[in-house]
Amino acid sequence: MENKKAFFLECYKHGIIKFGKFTLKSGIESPFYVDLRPLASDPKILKQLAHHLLNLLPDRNFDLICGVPYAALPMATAISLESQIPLIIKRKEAKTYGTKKLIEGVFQKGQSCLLVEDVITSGKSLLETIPEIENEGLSVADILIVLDRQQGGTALLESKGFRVHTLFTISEVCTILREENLLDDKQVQRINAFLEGNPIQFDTPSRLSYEQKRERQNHSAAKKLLEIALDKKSNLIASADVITTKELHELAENVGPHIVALKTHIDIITDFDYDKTILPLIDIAQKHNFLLMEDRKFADIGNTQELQYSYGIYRISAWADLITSQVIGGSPSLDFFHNSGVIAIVGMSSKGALTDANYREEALKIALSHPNVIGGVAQNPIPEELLLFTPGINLETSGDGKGQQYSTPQHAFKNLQTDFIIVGRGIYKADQPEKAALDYKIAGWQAYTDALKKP
Ligand code: 5BU
Repeated sequence: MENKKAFFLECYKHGIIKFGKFTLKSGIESPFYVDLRPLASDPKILKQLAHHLLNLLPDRNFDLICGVPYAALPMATAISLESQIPLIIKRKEAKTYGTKKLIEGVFQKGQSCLLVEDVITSGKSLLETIPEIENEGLSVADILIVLDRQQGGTALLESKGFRVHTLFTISEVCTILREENLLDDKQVQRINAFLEGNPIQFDTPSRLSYEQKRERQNHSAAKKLLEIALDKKSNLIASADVITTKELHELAENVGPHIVALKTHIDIITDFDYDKTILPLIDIAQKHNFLLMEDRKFADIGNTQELQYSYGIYRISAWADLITSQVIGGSPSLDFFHNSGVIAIVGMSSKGALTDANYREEALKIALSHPNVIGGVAQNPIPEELLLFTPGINLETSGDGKGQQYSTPQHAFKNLQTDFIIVGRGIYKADQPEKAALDYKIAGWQAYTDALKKP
């Protein structure tokens, strides 16, 4: 099974299954779409596929092999090469000239033919193809199928006496993709409803509320953050990009009542002293009930990150409830962040950031599977298991001339389904940071409640 699962995941990388809303040839709307043709363009995969399909057969006692055109043609060819069973080719339509032959290749009446099909749905097209082969005097008893969409096809063929050998079923595939966090529970439910013949709800569901997210989170830092959000009716994180201890404390005091967390870049504090900078900051955080988030963006091997997290003058592990980390060092590099909830950098807000779709996909795999990770920073929606933190929020401007790109709280909640907005200069550079924090808090909460109402 593990072998088969690994093989499926390799195939999946070729984009053979898409999830969403698709209208099938029959007019039916389906929550998934399968196209196995790309597999033929990867010789290694095609060879392995032939091997896996052949292994489904109890024996190889066939005189001929034939693929249903077109998708299964290269598959049948690969199986023929692997098994030495001679190939015949069935045309889609009979030639209108010359021999008018429907089957090409060398064969004799009375021979047995193994049929290969890529995807089986209702089984009707196979039931049309089989007589065309039988009309040439060949017998068909066994059919190899790569993927069964489980819409009655296999049962129909078996009821007619054919032996159907299937490599994957759509349910099996869903289980694999769910295990790998490549599908979420909602998508699996929708697919199951479709397979059971129930009407499917395609409407984009409204986002999860903070209450629902709090129930689903296991990490104490995530739970705490969501509790504060509900308590204060705020999803605002103020970024304290100031350079002295005094400014840091003043800002924390001023904006403290309105925020869920204060984000620091502790290494820009010029007069940093653990006792004078951090200890009072912890008191202010407790007084106003907000968390401390150190935006350290770790980006090293696990051992170095462990040292950077717990040692040196900043001793981040002693006070940061939340930390940000790149995931470029791979999953084990996050293992040592025991005292803080990790926010993985999945995508950055700056112009030209290298966090492209491929990077984000890989980063999300790590984020979803690592127990220390509670969420991510991204400029795109991310799976609802993770909390989304969105920097680059400003109500006044769209950029800072240094590569930063801004959007509004409404945009972040509506289009990205964010959970927390991060505001730096919009607050600490404002004439009245406290008032600015209140404005962003109100705008952020309004955007969240609006997003909840969205059908
Ligand atoms: P601003 O003044 O609101 O632009 O500050 C944004 C803060 O968020 C700043 O501390 C950045 O380091 C931080 N940030 C960001 O802007 N974009 C990102 O993608 C990440 C962090 Br990750």
